[in-house]
Amino acid sequence: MPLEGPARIVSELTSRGYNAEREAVTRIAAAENPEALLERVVEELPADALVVRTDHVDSALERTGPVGGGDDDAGDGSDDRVGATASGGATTGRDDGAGGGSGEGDDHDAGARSHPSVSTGTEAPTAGESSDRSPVETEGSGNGAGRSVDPDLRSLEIDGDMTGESTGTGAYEDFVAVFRDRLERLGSSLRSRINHRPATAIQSMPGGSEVGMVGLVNDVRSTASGHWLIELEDATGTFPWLVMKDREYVDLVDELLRDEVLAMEGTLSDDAGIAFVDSMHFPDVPRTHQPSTADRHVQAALISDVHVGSEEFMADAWSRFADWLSTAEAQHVEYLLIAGDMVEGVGIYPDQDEELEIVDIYEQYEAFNEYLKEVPGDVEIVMIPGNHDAVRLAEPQPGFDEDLREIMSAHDARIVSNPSTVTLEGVSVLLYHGVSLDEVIAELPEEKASYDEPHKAMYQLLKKRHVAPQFGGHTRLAPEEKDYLVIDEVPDIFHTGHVHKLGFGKYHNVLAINSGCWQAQTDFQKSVNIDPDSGYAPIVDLDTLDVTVQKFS
Ligand code: D5M
Ligand code: ZN
Ligand code: FE
Repeated sequence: MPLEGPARIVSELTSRGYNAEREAVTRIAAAENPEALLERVVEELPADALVVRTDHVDSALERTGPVGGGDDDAGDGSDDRVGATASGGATTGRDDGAGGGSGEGDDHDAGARSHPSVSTGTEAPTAGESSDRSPVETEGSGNGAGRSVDPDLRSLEIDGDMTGESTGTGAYEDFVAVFRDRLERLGSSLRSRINHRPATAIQSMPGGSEVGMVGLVNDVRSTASGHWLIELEDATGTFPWLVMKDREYVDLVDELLRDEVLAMEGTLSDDAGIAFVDSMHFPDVPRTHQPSTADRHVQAALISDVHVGSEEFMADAWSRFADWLSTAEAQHVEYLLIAGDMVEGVGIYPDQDEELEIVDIYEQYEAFNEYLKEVPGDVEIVMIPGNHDAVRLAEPQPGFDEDLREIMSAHDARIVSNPSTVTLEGVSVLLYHGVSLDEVIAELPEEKASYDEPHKAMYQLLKKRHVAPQFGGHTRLAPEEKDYLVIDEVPDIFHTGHVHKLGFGKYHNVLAINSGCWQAQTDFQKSVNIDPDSGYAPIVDLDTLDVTVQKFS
């Protein structure tokens, strides 16, 4: 793909999501090997850069010396990713700059983007085309002509799969038990951070006392004078906390969801009937969190919401994806994680039957199984159910029953509950379908969570350390003896679907990815202005946690 001139350079950069200063383009064009220089510049761009500037080009030239003709590698480090990037304009995650900012002052969004530029699967090299990596051919079980993999290098562990472990009966006591477990587990780290007291103890303290409490959010109300009243509940009782409208913490009030776990510190009023909030603490992910990475260059494709059986299922895009997986370019994609909604299901939404291509649920799974067969046999598949699947709707959702496993057995996929954690060569991935995202997006202000930036809604779940905090709304909860929806261990990657929008970014170094869908816009979605991101496959490098997006639609 020679870069013949400035126009070509501009279009190459645009295809990767960057604008460029005119002088920067001129300098790249004047280099002896513009193609290699462009690769180097892009590689060295700061994560939050939106525009390729002249100084980026200069520093790429300075740091590594002039780019010689012919030798297209950067010389130092010989990063494998250069190959992947060069082959199709795939981009690594960077800030798309909601609001066009430089990303300063908010590291939550470092690496975030909602509309990544993508490479097109249809342009992917065909099987057998040369790759600039030279993998060792093995006797692996690969069936893709261009793939060569060594299954012995893999490791895959599952945690938190509650399939077959369900004990709840839905009785009142079960709900009490599950909330108690939530408060116990999420509260333990908060209790070590503040000087806390049970609600009943606070109720008997004198006015003016300094107090702290860890509890579930029971209620959030605004007062007549514009302050906020938050009722916290623990195992002993409840206590009201007042956030004054002029305190800095007032910005956090609009993030609160009922039933999330929180710690507050403050001062009791003179009559000791209420506490004025001085500080608020969330279970959260430590800012210093260091994710684990794989020891070798290996990738995982993170997809969701296939919706086989729907008239809008994009069979052609799926087949292009499967064909691409069979190419040499995709040979490092050794894992495929599917975050729910394998099929369209029946009776999920009103009038859904008018858009069904396959009306029988078992036949939908049979068809899905046929599509799975297109995926190279050496790709390890892990999947969880979603709200369209034929398992109970209430969360946690156990993995598919024996009949459905039998139907979907062609690819020997691992079927686990929603949510579950799968650890791939040391990299833990929390898989959750994402029904609670609708609620987070509905409750929070646009800039904190929206369909266009679904990863920001995911940040909130990470901050609350719970995949579906709010009970009694959209998200249904099946009470079990423990709360399987608590995020006990900080994952390295958090993968959801459901909202049919592609978006990813990093929150305290955790990569959050919502992976879009394989279903074109339905009539219902049209009526409510949901514009789905269909036919994309985000690919994660497990050795670096960089993301590239392949487009097949
Ligand atoms: O959900 C896909 C997205 O569309 C998700 O954000 C919910 C929303 N959706 C789709 N259909 C409906 C109806 N009928 N009511 C409310 N929200 C809806 P999925 O679960 O994949 O259909
Ligand atoms: Zn869906
Ligand atoms: Fe869904």
